[in-house]
Amino acid sequence: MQDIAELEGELLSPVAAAGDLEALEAARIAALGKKGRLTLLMKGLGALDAEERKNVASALNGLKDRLGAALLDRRQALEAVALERSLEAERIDITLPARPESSGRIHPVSQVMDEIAEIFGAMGFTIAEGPDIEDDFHNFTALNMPPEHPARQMQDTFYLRPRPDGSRKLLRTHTSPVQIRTMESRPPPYRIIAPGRTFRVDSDQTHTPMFHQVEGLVIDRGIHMGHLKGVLEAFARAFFEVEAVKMRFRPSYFPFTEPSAEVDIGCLRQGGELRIGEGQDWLEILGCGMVHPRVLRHVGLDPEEWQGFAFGMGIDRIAMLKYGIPDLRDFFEADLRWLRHYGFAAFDVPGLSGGLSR
Ligand code: 2NL
Repeated sequence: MQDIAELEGELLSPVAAAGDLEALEAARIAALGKKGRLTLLMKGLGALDAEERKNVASALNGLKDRLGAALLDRRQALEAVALERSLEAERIDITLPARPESSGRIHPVSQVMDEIAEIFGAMGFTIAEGPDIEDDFHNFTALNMPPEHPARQMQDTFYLRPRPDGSRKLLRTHTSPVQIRTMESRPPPYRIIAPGRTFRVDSDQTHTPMFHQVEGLVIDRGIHMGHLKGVLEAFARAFFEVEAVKMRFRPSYFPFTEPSAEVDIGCLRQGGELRIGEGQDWLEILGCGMVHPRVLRHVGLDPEEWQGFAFGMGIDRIAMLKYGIPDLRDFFEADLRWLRHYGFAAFDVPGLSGGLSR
């Protein structure tokens, strides 16, 4: 009978040396498999006499226990290594697009457009879009500006080359045609905003030939100026982030609304600073009015049944106001130093909880 201590060394050393789970299994089978050395020794116990059988059996059982413990230990160690390896190999760096060194910025116009969408979205408005290149009907005629109407000269228009039939396409001078197209495409009620690029032949300190506008339109039964005031007040409060915003509606004229008004908000200018919402000065922020009955008829709506209000404002201008940007022309220079200074981080997504700009 072989010395137990010697046998233990021979059985345990391949366990300790096993570099993977296969080698460990081979070591287990060599000792404890059907024809394993320990198994055979235990099978041979019956041939011994009673006294010797007791001693050898107890020694073999002790060895079997230690071997089992060593196998389990080694198995756990090898499994931990295998798991570590597969985690390392299958790793996905989900933080990749968010590298801290990323230097792209959101343009103030995009930021303000997102803010406006957020505010009106919360009031149940959806966003409508349409083409930059328009025809005369959608940009002018449908808006109560027939060919001989003097208001057409109020806006200098970029025209495309005339077509064989003499008609000319144009670059939209406002986003109103988007609302006209929406009303043509589906039945009322409507609650939409139309943000986008607009174009006029105009270029000086405060005007660029391309600029951004957002218009809003609400059409339903029984809509009146109280609704208009309520919506615009809620907008000004949320946008300028002041609880009680001072506001005034001045009578005005637009061909597409009747009555029409321009809206000012109170402000305070002191020491080069501009405080919005309070004070003795006024800042014009938008134009608005009740949709003209002729506009409704142009899109096939009966003004006796459907009424509504509309408004329009310059996005570039209110972005300058809100974020203290002095010169409009810098908006479209694509100057990276300007964008780094006035731009917004990609994660400054406007949300209404806790104030737009937090
Ligand atoms: C301004 C004033 C305004 C509208 C735009 C509109 C659109 C339709 C019907 C009636 Cl489809 N009105 N839009 C109404 C009043 C004012 O814009 O100062 N914009 C920068």
